[in-house]
Amino acid sequence: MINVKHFVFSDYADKYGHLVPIEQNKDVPFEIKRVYYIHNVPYGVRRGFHSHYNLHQMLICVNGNVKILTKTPYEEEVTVLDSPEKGLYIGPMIWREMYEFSSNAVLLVLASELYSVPDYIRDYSLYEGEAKKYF
Ligand code: T46
Repeated sequence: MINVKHFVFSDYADKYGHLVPIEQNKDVPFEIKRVYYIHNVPYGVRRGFHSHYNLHQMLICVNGNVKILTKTPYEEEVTVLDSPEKGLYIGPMIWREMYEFSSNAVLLVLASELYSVPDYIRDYSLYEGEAKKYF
């Protein structure tokens, strides 16, 4: 869907284990200014419920699995992140919700900007209006 893209990273595996390298502007389509990770999410919790005006992010479930709903006023899809090789790129003006975290899930996020509260749209009806102008 628009502003959402699925990535598969190179996984270098040998008898010593696996290594997945990620470089800005090469493996992800932006410069990485911030990294955070979500873990130990209690059973049944759903997070997110917002969009961003300008942020570009890459979501990678480096352990366990999680579902990600991405949505605009016109389309939506659900992505299962269940491998450290899989990345979900989410660009500007996409509503997202993360749910069904496995108990061991660690969701790593690479972000194009520093944390900015004004960049969030947390009210869905405000989001719908802004997204209809944007798309
Ligand atoms: C997103 C999804 C995938 C900070 O202080 N700095 C940060 O960089 C971030 C991301 C969060 N926080 C604080 C703000 C809140 O007090 O951490 C707390 C939890 O944040 P939030 O409720 O926004 O978490 P999620 O899981 O709903 O959303 C997060 C990101 O905020 C968001 O950008 O796209 O993960």
